[in-house]
Amino acid sequence: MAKDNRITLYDLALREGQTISPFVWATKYAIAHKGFQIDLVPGGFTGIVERTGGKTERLPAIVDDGKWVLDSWLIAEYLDETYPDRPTLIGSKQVEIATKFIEGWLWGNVLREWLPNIVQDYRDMVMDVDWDYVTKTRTPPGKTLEEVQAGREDRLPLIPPKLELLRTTLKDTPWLGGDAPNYTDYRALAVFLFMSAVATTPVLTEDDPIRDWVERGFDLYGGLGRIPGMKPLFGLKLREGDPEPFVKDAVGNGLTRRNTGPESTKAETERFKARLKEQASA
Ligand SMILES: N[C@@H](CCC(=O)N[C@@H](CS)C(=O)NCC(=O)O)C(=O)O
Repeated sequence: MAKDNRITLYDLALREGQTISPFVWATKYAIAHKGFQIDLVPGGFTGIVERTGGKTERLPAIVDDGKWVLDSWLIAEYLDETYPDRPTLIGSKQVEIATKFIEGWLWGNVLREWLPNIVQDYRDMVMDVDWDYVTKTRTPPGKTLEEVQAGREDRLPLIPPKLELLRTTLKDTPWLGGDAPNYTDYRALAVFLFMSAVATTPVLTEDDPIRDWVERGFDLYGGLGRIPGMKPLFGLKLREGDPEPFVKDAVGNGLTRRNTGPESTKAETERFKARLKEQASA
């Protein structure tokens, strides 16, 4: 049992103190969700092995009353297994699969696109002692980090439309976990927390419908996501010719609209009929 209701978490943070790692972010939320206080061990990229007494090269790591647990996913499973009477993080194979699917989609389609646009910011914000290591390990062959990030004002406006699936999903539910947040929310929120930790320019527009869920997520557990060093995510300025950042007044489709009889499909059927007529006369 966590002593004094506290769990120790090894942080991976930037110079100003904000957590950078999405995995550490998800773990912070997981510990808070279980109702524990976090004893944060500060630190950056240099000296992880020394800080953790040789236990790990990667973070997060937690220590629960002397027991070390590594890896953000395994930590969430450990917390559910060890504390079944406290609010559940994952709880079923279905939630596990859906969480991994949503996270994989978000990382592959959105975070991967954002990364080249913040990679110099990321390096510029690390602790002095980490500068050389992060520069060398994050620089791709043949280009400097400055060259990778240059021209981002042309690329950033192309990324918000890629979040449409998450926006549509969150239209019908306050949280990905349903009425209350669960580990699915935390894994997805971790992407936005990471971006807010590193991006020196907003990456989403002020009026993005996803903002409501993001802001409520950052506010959870006494404002867990509102720590010093976090930058505004919303405020991306669009220019002439940039794509619409999100679908306004989306009509929905067969997945999202309920068929409650012919009245509910009347408008679509009228459109189908008009098309059939056009084709017949063509
Ligand atoms: N599967 C691990 C991944 C952990 C991981 O890769 N952590 C990164 C930060 S995002 C790290 O510790 N990096 C240290 C380094 O780059 O030297 C988890 O979920 O905990």
